[in-house]
Amino acid sequence: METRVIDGRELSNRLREDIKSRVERLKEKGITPGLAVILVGNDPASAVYVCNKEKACNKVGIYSQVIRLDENTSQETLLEYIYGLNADKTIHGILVQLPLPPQIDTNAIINAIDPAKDVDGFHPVNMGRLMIGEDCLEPCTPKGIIRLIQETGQPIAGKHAVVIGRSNIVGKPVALMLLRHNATVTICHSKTVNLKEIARQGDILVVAVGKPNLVDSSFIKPGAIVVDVGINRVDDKLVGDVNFQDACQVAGWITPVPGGVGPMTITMLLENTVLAAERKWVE
Ligand code: NAP
Ligand code: LUD
Repeated sequence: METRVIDGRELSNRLREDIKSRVERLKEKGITPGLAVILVGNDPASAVYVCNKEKACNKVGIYSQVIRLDENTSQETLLEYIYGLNADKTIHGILVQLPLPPQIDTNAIINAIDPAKDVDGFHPVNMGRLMIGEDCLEPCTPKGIIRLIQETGQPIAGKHAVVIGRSNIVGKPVALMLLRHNATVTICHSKTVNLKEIARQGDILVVAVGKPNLVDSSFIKPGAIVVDVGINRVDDKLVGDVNFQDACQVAGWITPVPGGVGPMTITMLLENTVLAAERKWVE
């Protein structure tokens, strides 16, 4: 059986057309959706992602404000920026790019963001709502992963989904979202025994670890949908956590790196910003 590649760039381009028209409709009502992104420090990968987010906003007509702060910025200073943005009526979404430098308590920063502007979906209010199945701003990467899986046309309900990784930004929320779509979900992590045997049971396999070549064809059930979330730089090349060539021997569908989950993360950020702006207008 031929492995089909799920093209995250193509899906993103399609979705961004729809987002663009939603932005236009908001503008006709006098509302320009606005996103503020705060970047602290000089991490080169973060700088690239923030730049991509800014460009994507401009393309669909979302107003974007990037605040670049010094590596040594104190927690108090960062909190002051967030309070200012919480009160700013031109800003509907606030994102603080992670990771933050060690002098800053990440949870304290996330907790300070107005949940209605938390377009990352990382605030405990949004996380809690996700957990109990209430409407919320959903985290961008997991939301993008669900859309990529839906793109295969295969139903999620009843499938065994195996998620490798349990971070708050990817593994845990994507497992909850797969559960909400009625998959039977197994979550694996660094202490999991027999990882390969468990992974091989997955009709859907989501890999979010950050280790190149962690997963090869021996981890994959024939015909499975494989979503590679990992972003690793190896010899100046970008690779995921899955050995793509080898996985193609057995997978039914697979997302590439680059061009899979990454572009969808940014597209879902645009969608969440529009959602946040649309909600504000209804209030
Ligand atoms: P993270 O916070 O470092 O979490 C990694 C997870 O992998 C942890 O739960 C860890 O287990 C688990 N793990 C580590 N080694 C393992 C092993 N040998 N076997 C099984 N599980 C193992 O990472 P993250 O933020 O979730 O990101 C994961 C990857 O996705 C990174 O490469 C990141 O760059 C990428 N990413 C991509 C996007 C995108 O948009 N494309 C977005 C976010 C992240 P423990 O909990 O036991 O430590
Ligand atoms: N922090 C994220 N930190 C890191 N890949 C991203 C990401 C785009 N607060 C907060 O944006 O959602 C976040 N919110 N994250 N990430 C990772 C994570 C955050 C990762 C990759 C990409 C966003 C992306 O565009 C491209 C691709 O996979 O095709 C490649 C881009 C390249 O480096 O060339």
